[in-house]
Amino acid sequence: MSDNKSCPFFFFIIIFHLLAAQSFAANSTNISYEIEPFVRVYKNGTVERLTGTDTVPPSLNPKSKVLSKDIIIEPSLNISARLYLPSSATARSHKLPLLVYIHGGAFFTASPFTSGYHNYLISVVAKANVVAVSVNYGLAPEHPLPAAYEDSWLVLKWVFSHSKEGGGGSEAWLRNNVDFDRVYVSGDSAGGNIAHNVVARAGLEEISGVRIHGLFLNCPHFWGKERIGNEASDPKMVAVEESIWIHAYPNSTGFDDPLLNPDYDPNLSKLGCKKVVVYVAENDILRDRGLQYEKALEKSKWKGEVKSVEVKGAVHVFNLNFPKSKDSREMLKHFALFLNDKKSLTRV
Ligand SMILES: *[C@@H]1O[C@H](CO)[C@@H](O)[C@H](O)[C@H]1NC(C)=O
Ligand SMILES: *[C@@H]1O[C@H](CO)[C@@H](O)[C@H](O)[C@H]1NC(C)=O
Ligand SMILES: *[C@@H]1O[C@H](CO)[C@@H](O)[C@H](O)[C@H]1NC(C)=O
Ligand SMILES: *[C@@H]1O[C@H](CO)[C@@H](O)[C@H](O)[C@H]1NC(C)=O
Ligand SMILES: *[C@@H]1O[C@H](CO)[C@@H](O)[C@H](O)[C@H]1NC(C)=O
Ligand SMILES: CC(=O)N[C@H]1CO[C@H](CO)[C@@H](O)[C@@H]1O
Repeated sequence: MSDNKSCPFFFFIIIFHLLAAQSFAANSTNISYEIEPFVRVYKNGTVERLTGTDTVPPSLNPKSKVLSKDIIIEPSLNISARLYLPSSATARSHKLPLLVYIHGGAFFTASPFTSGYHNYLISVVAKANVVAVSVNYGLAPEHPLPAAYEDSWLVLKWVFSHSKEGGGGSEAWLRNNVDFDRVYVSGDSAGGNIAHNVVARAGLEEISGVRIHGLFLNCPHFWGKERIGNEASDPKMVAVEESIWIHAYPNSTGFDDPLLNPDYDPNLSKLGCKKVVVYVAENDILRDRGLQYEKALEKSKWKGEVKSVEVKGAVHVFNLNFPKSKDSREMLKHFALFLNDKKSLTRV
C-alpha cells in the first residue's frame, strides 16, 4: 500500500544509525545544540527541524480506499489527530478494532502528517481492517516532556469518551465503527516510549471506559544509566541517545527515570493491557532495551502475555524505511493479526 519512493525522513535516520554522524553537537557559536538528523536549536530560540517536515494532506487513498481526515481534539493545546477509516467501514456498520498510533522522531520531529507515517498508517488500516487515530502530540523543545505523555493521554481519554461508558464523544467515525473492547496502542521509537507510558498510566488511573487490549512496540526508545548488551560498543550513539533525553526532558530524573527506563518503574506490573509485542532490530542501538523491556515485564507480576521479536540484520524502524522488504511485509502481517487478536506469535 505504501508508495515506492524512499521517504527522506526515515532514510536520514537510517543513514545516521548506520554511520553514526561525526558530531551531534554543532560548532557554530550561534547554535545551542543539534541532534542529527532531527533538530537544530539556535541560541536565539529558533528551532529548525532537519527531517520529518514533508507532510501530506488527508485523502481517500485510491488503491486501498482507506479514508483519512484531520481533526482538532483540544484547541487550547493545539492537539490534533489524523483519523483513518478502512473501506469496509463505509460499506457495513460492524464494529472494528481501533489502533491508536504514536509516531516517532526522537520527541523532536515528525507528525501524523509526515508522508512516511501517513503511508504506513494506510498500509496498517488496509491490511488489518481497523480504524486508526494517529496522534499529533506537542514536540520538544517548544513542548518539553512530559508534554507528549500528557497530550497522548488526553487523546486516549478523548478516544474512550466515545465508548458506551465514556458517553459524550461526538466523532462519528469512532461512535459508529469502533469496538471499544478491542483498542490497541502502538508506536515506533520515541512513539513506542510514549505508547508504553500511556498504557502504563491507563493501568494506574481507572478512567471509566478505558480498556486497552494490546500494545505493539516497534524499536521503542527506552534507555538507562548503565550500559547493557551491545550498547557500549557504540559510544557515539550512546551520546546521541543521552542528548535526546537531556534536551527533550530537561526536568527528568535522569536516564533511569521510569519514563525512560521501565526497569525502575515500581508500577510496571499494573501495565494497562493484556498483551504486548515488542519488535527490535538487530542493528539498532535500542535493541537491547527492547529485549530488556520484555524481561522487565516478565519479572514484574504483570498478568499479561509479552513477546519480543528480533529481526536479524535489520536497522532501526526498518519497516518504515523499507516498507516493501520481506521483513517489513512479515511484520505488517504480524501486526494485522495482533490487531485482530489472532494467534500471531508463530514467527520468532
Ligand atoms: C550569528 O548571529 C549573529 C547575530 O545575530 C549574526 O550576525 C551572524 O550572521 C550569525 N552567524 C551565523 C553563522 O548564522
Ligand atoms: C536566529 O539565529 C539564526 C541563525 O543565526 C537566524 O537564521 C535566525 O534568523 C535568527 N532568528 C531570530 C528570530 O533572530
Ligand atoms: C498547531 O499544530 C499545527 C499542526 O501540527 C501546526 O502546524 C501549528 O503551527 C500549530 N499552531 C500553534 C499555534 O502552535
Ligand atoms: C522544570 O521545572 C521547573 C519547576 O517546576 C519549572 O519552572 C520549569 O519550567 C521546568 N522546565 C521545563 C523545561 O519544563
Ligand atoms: C506508582 O503508582 C502510584 C499510584 O498507584 C503513584 O502514586 C506513583 O507515583 C507511581 N510511581 C511511579 C514511579 O510512576
Ligand atoms: C572543528 C570542531 O571543533 N569540531 C568539533 C565539533 O563538535 C564536535 C562535538 O562536540 C566535536 O567532536 C568536534 O571536534
